[in-house]
Amino acid sequence: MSVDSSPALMDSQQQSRLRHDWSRLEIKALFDLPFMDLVFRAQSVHREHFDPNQVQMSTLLSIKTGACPEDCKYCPQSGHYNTGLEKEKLLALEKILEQARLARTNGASRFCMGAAWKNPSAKDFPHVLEIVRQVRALGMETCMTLGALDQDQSDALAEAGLDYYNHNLDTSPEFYNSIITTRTFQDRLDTLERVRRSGMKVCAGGIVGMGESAADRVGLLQQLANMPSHPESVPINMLVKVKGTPLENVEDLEPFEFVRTIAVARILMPQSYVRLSAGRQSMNEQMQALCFLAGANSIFYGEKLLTTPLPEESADLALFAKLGLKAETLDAGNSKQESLHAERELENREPLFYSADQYTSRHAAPSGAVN
Ligand code: SAM
Ligand code: DTB
Ligand code: SF4
Repeated sequence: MSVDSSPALMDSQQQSRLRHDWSRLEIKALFDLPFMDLVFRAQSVHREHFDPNQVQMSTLLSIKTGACPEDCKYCPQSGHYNTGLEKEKLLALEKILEQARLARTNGASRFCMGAAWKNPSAKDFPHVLEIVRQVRALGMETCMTLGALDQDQSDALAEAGLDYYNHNLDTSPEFYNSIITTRTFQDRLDTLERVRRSGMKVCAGGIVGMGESAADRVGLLQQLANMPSHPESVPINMLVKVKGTPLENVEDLEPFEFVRTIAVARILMPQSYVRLSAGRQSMNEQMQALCFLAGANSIFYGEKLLTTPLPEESADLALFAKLGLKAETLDAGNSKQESLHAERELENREPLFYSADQYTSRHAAPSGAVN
């Protein structure tokens, strides 16, 4: 299986076409491209859809910390491991608003709130809805990650004005059970489907550097790219190794393999924001710049991710200045998203834009190939 290494060999319609039928062999062939060809191709795709000098900035806040009943081996907040983390109950509305205002002042366009829950309880849910309404009223985009949702909860969040729901697939279906035993990969897909049905934008990605194989990284990206609609936001997290978690001593992922993962995500999901997510604190400026070159165009910015530190804000601003990068404003981001939405609608209606036949014949996997 080979994949054209030159974007010049693809016409622009071919490059723009959104595909949902990627085979694992095709994705592996992208990963296996010479590094320069892969990054060049990813950057070319990126430039078709985005301003390469703009990066979307989100700020995260943990609104309920620790004592989570799930056993995710990477997570400092799981109640199954002793990481010395200070637990916190669901934060009061005013405290959350204070942090959201600060994030807005510092230039973040989206405020993301995370809770260490398996799923939100009926008792907490009205408070959660009120948080969404009030943060939204500050003029920021809102995102939440609260664990599994039933359809009513998902609909209520959408109704309250939640823009994005984050729910990561984390890794390949095959590796999933080695990392989490308290839920299934299918549970995650089910919640994502409910979120889509409610009309919210989807933020879904994964974590690399957990000791998974290269094939698992292919499998994760295949799952994301072959969803009926690509997630609007795709966070690629590098594992933050936290003492006390079962993955604290796992071997480091080779840094270029991380950049390749970003590049392949960009090529598979050309119109999605690909987020250089957790792990930036352990990356130098050059590594982060390579990730932007490979098509990452979103970061978490602020003091902390959920419980672990981010690079100093001043360091991020200094890097942006050195690279000539600008924080995307909400207006620019929204008009981009609206035009993408219109493009997607057109694509759905206009058969000329998509020919699965052409693709299956051109990139057909050999019989017996894993798909
Ligand atoms: N409990 C909810 C859930 O798991 O869906 C929401 C919060 S959870 C902390 C959000 C995401 O953070 C996880 O899906 C995982 O991808 C990411 N994450 C957690 N711990 C991490 C770590 N140590 N390194 C990198 N990413 C991590
Ligand atoms: C995502 O994909 N990564 C963020 C956010 N979505 C919720 C969380 C990263 C957490 C890293 C470990 C911590 O700070 O607790
Ligand atoms: Fe809980 Fe989410 Fe952490 Fe898993 S990742 S232990 S569900 S907070």
